[in-house]
Amino acid sequence: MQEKKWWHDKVIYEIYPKSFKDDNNDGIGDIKGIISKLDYLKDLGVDIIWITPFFLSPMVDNGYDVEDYTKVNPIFGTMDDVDLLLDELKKREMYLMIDIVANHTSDKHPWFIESRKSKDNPYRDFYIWRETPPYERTSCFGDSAWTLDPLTNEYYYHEFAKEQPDLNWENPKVMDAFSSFIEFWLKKGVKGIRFDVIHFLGKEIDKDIHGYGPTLHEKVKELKHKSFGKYDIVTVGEAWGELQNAIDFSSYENDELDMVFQFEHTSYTNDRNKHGKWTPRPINMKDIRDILFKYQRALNDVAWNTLFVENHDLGRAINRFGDLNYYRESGTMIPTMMYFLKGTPYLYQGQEIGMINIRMNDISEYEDVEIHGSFKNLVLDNHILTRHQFMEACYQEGRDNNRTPFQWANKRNAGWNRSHKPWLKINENYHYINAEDEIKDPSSILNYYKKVFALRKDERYASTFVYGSFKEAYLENENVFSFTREDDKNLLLIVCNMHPYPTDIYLSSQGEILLHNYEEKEIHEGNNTLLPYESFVIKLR
Ligand code: TEU
Ligand code: CA
Repeated sequence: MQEKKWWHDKVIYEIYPKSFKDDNNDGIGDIKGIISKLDYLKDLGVDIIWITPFFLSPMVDNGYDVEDYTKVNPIFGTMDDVDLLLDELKKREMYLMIDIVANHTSDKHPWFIESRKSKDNPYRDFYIWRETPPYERTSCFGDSAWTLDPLTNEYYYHEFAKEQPDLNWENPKVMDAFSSFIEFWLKKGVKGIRFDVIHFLGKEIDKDIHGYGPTLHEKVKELKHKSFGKYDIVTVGEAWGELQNAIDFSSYENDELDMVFQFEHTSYTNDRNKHGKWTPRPINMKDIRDILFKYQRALNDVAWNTLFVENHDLGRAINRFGDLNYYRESGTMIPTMMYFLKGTPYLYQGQEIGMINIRMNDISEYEDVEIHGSFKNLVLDNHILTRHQFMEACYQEGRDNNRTPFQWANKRNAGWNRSHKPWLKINENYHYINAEDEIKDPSSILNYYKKVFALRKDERYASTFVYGSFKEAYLENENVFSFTREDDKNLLLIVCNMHPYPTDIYLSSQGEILLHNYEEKEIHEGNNTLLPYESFVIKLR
């Protein structure tokens, strides 16, 4: 059984700083822009903000290529801005979670600049160098994972872009350096850490082992012991893998991380494709139900779950799990389905106002290093996909879908800045999908999200939603996503029609409606025909 933690009842909101709000009108989002929107976030029901890396970086991968882990990237602002952000968060009883990228650095990091100078350089074995590649491997971003460096005529390894050389976690100096980076930020009052691709720390290159190598968990335990384990903070690891991996990382018994992001429900069809997400296939909502219920059952009193449908690497949830023909209905079904399950709700910027994927006209309109690398590999170099096929995959799965500037208002540049051309195209639908208009519209997706988090925190039901037991309901009806949450105070039933067509469910008792995305429609004891994406929460006891 888990001991109670301060963050168990908190809602976490992910911010991609480059896209959130451009305060100084230079076309790039910034920390002052985040500070200007803290009241908006507090009003939404957000407790912790996770900001993706804002450290010094050449921005090849928008901050996931770190040049200095203890310096703030001047394009986002200054350390004074971060200190002000921490103060402003504290005033609102909100907290900051940072994003630690431990698998690799930027090729502009001083360590790599030293490492590549000579084979006997003291920093040489901070990275992974070989005379010749032991095998061929394509990086996550489409080029070879081995790049020849002319200075010493050896190859270095990189899981991602060639500008992101992988660190050698067999070298104890790397562990010590990251322990000090982490303490630097925790001493400033940071209360959470998201660990980027934490599963890659166990790689054993010469055995062609990349994620989940035999030394992974001892390394994570050591890093915890040497740094974040000394602080009462919340930790979450990005860990692409299976259910058992989630348990290995976040079980109360193993005591490594508090929780992990698994991507089975967002990416299961891609994992079965030869070219991953670049040959996307439609998902089946019954599969999604089975996957999410599998994690609920398996982690129930073993480990703490994450509840998310979007992040800065995925496409928008309404495009993936909903239906643009039932935009509001499916846009309100999604948070009802996700955020009353057991675990910590994670919300990605723009999800709460129903932002959706952007259809670019040409590959040149995309910015993402993963899109351009994969386009070069699959279209230009190897003619595996046509340009049209690739553009369609980008519309469905491209990371830039979730990186277009946040749509604040039906104003110039969507109210994101005053006038400067944004670094990435704004979705033209900001005229009718924007925070300002939705705040004023009682039936908006934004106001529905506020109700979801307000209900989850309502003192009459909070203990049930946070700690209550989970149990599937109406499993025989493959069109509904339904479950109960129960403790000695309440028996709460959540029902979602996952489809755009009606389906029937039988309610054995009347119950009290706590939330309903078709407010005018009656729900009663006996048979109920659910309308497209109709979703509700009902108190049965
Ligand atoms: O993502 C790791 C990762 O595997 C995803 O980028 C995945 O390759 C794909 O994009 C999912 O659709 C993390 C960060 O979240 C990502 O933004 C970084 O680009 C990457 O690591 C390298 O740091
Ligand atoms: Ca700016």
